[in-house]
This record gives sequence, structure tokens and C-alpha cells, in this order.
Amino acid sequence: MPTGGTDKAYEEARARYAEAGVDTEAALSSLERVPLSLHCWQGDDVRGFERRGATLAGSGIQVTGSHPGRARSVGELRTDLVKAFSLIPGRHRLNLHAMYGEFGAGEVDRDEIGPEHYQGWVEWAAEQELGLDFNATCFAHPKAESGFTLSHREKAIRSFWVEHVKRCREIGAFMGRARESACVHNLWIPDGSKDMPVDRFWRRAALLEALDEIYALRHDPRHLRDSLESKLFGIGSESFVVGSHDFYLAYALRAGKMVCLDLGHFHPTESVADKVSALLQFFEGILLHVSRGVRWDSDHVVIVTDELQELMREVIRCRALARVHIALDFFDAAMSRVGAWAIGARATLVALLRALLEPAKRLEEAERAGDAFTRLAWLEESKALPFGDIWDHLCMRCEVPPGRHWIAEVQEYDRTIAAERGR
Ligand code: RNT
Ligand code: ZN
Repeated sequence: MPTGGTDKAYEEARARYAEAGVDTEAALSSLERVPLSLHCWQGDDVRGFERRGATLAGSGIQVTGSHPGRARSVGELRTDLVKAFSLIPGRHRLNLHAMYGEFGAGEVDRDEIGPEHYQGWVEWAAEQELGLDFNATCFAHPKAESGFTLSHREKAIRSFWVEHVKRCREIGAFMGRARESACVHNLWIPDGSKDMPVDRFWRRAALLEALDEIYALRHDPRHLRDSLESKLFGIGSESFVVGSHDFYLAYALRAGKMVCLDLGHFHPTESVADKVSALLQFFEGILLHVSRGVRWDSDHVVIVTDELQELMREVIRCRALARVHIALDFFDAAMSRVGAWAIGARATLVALLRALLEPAKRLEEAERAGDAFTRLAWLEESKALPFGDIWDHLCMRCEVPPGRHWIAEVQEYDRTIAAERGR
């Protein structure tokens, strides 16, 4: 193992934090227990393993870039995931989409899938000691190309998607039972339109009816937790999205479900961080899709932005680590797929660790005393604490490359993969 941070550097950093009233050991052991749900779809540019082959037409999402080496089979995807996990400190989860089942030689349509198609993933996850999360795939399918699924005008198409999502919940429950860890099943649908519709009401009534049908079957919460993901707009759904934040917020509260907050799905000046303390007054749990919006794209590779930092601070300040499920959601075909996973997951953990290392006591005391100067001064002062040495120590404790060493590992892996797989 290459050395980036040394024990001496850690001890010095630990003393600096202690002067600010921060216990770095406590922060590290909290962080080590946080599972991130790593999204399988970064590994193959959201293509999946269906025979038909997916196109993202009508889905409102798009993958751009032509860097070689995307995973073309379940075997390649697993190899890449093992590499990615070896670069991310801690024990994590894998987030699968329905289109990533193992369907054998024949064509299995979305309304025909069952637990048997995910048995291989469950076995692999057991070997790798990973929890599993799951998502219905209501896009990249001929019956989704109009841009509508659960709120489609035709009853037969709505029923097709209702059946798909019901089966996905059943598969999720199967995964949760098998892995003895509740599977989060998240539902995102692309439904929306490019131009202003005149009948928004009908679409939302249709979606409501479909959701009631989907969630009529209650699964054991020890196996399955449901969440619903809203969006503000997508490519081709600029004027209207059926599943808006208001719609799902009201639905989830009534139905006892979670909402999923995707960082790329809100107005650019709207603070997702600010929603955490509001929603946790009413919801037992929430799901985060950690992503990065840039202009019209909601899925750039995650980096440590102020927005991400603020979100993680709120999770920690609300003492809500046990109630907030943290999943990643981005896709980029312009760089090493494994490298993108590593950047995004490490950035999320960096933001979390920084939040855990906040001089919380000093800040809270100052705030309670009405001392605005001391509060702001400590927020600024904490920026200069030697964070890098604590992070490196964590990486070494978890036996993943610290410092800059992970970059060379990705470069080396990428060269080998590119040579083997090509474009
Ligand atoms: C799309 C949503 C959704 C997808 C994945 C593939 O805007 O964010 O979560 O990215 O389901
Ligand atoms: Zn998302």
C-alpha cells in the first residue's frame, strides 16, 4: 500500500482538530458506518443487458462522450465495480436498475421480469458483502418513447408500466430478504412534455391512480422501502413534468413513502440542503440522489461543490445519518467509467467527513448565545484545519489508496480496459 498520509501527520491533525473541540476518531468511526448506494448505470452509460438494447429516446436523460472501455456484459460490469469499490473507503451498497437483469438468450419484456433474473446479482452481492437497492426502469423501451409511461393516454400502456413497477417492488423485497438489509426501491418516470399541455390535471390524476395500484401491495419494511423521485424538467420535458416535487411530496406523505431528492432536479438557486430539516419533521426517512446539475444536464460526475457540502452538513447537523439514504446518480461517457465512480463516491464521502469534522459544539454554543460573530468566525476558521491528513488516514484504515495514489490506479486500470475492450 502506497503511503500518502502518515501516522505522524494524522496525530498532528488530530491535535489541531481537538483544539477546535472536534474528536476525529468519533468522526471517522461514524463515517465508516455510512453506506453509499453506488449506481450500476455509470459503468455502461445506462444501457443495461436487455436483448433489445436500450435507447434513451424520450427519457429526458442523455449520456454524452466516447471514452473507450464501457462495460458490455454483466461480467465486465462486475469486474469494474470491484475495482471501483476498492477505491472507495467503507462498506457500501449496489444500486441496480431493472434493465440490468440476467435475461438469458430469450427476450424478457419489462412486464415479465422476476426475482430469478436477479439471482446472480444477489449471489454476487453476498460474495462482495454489498447491500442491494433497486429501481424500476420506465424508460429506454418502445412503450416509453412517447415520453409517457404511468400517465400515458392509453390504458394498456399504463397497465404495462404498472405491472413492471409492481414486479420491481417484488424483486426489491426479494433482494432485501436475501441480503438481510432493506432494499430501497426508487421510482423515477420520465413523463412530461416539451411544450405546455392544456390538461395537466388528467395526467396527474392518471399517475395518482397508477401509483395507488402499484403500492396497494404492502411489503415488509425490513425488506423493502419505497421512494418516489421528482424532477423539474428534462430534455424534451422542458414545460411539464407529471411527477413534480409537489406531487410526490404530497403523495409520499399520504402513502407513507419516502421522497428522493436528486441534486440535479431543482431550480439552480433552490437549496436542497434546506429541505432536509423540513422533510425530516414529517418523514421517517428520505433518499438522496447525489448528482451535479450543469445547465440542462442533471447528471454530471459529483465533485465537492458548496452545494454538496451544504447538503451533507445538514444531514449531520440534523443527526440524521440513520434516516437519510445516500445514493449516487450520474453518468459520464467522456472519461474512465471506474474513475467517474471513484471521483463521485470519494467526493461524497469527503463532504460527509468534512461535515462530521465541523466544530459543532462551538458553533451551536455561539448560535444559542446569539453570537453571530463567533459562529461565522468558527465556520471560517474550520476551513483551514488539516482535513487532508484525516482523509488519508481514513483511506489507509480502510485499505484504499490515500492521497493522489488512487489516480494512478484508475489510469492503469483504464489503459488495460481500453486495450481489451476498445470503444
Ligand atoms: C433521471 C433520474 C433518475 C435516473 C436513473 C437512471 O433524471 O435522476 O434517477 O438518473 O434512474
Ligand atoms: Zn436521480
